Amino acid sequence: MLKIFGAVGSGSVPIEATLRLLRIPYEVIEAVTWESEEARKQVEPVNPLRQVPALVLPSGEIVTESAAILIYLADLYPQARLAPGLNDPKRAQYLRWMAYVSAAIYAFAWIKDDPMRIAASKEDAPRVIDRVYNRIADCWRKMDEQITPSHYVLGDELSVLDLYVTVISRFGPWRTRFYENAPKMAEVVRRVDADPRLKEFWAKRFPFHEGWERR
Ligand SMILES: N[C@@H](CCC(=O)N[C@@H](CS)C(=O)NCC(=O)O)C(=O)O
Repeated sequence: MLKIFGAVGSGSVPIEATLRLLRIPYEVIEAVTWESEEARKQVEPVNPLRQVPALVLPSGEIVTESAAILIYLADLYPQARLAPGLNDPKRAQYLRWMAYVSAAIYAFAWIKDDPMRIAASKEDAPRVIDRVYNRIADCWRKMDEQITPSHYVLGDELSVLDLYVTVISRFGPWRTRFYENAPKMAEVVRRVDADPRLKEFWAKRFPFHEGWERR
């Protein structure tokens, strides 16, 4: 069985959602890495960067990096049509935006999870977070300006890119700001939030508590 090191409300959630849609059984090893040294130590043997998500294949091979895991799973089960195939004209833009969400946006989690990793002092930390949030909001805006979504980011079929954008846009600077900066993708993520196939899954793995969009 596949094992995934992950946590509620983390970057493992789009991967878990993908596995749900693929109906592939998996086990989650819960590790809230941004909250405790113990959790980071638990993840270290599978990911020396001490971050979730990390996927352990039945062979024991380890795959880290959320975008790589999503691309890998979608390619492994092409019949599920969760990504444009190798010869699909949408393939290049799909890969481009998968890498963009990972590198330009999600990578900032390392700073957000502990601003003291780069802040000059405790007093400096809120300023660091502010600037990171501004940069993330700007990256979402620039992505939104360059795409022409239909029901989903790449067209009429849901892809792992939609699951990725939906979950990463729930992180700081939170959804309200995302909706303002990325009005086209706002419609897409609301559609994915409301996907009936994922209703119970979201409630368990990324609950929509009161005021979650503004947190
Ligand atoms: N580039 C990584 C980023 C993973 C990441 O930032 N994970 C966060 C949780 S959402 C984490 O484990 N943070 C703990 C830490 O960095 O100490 C990926 O795409 O998988």
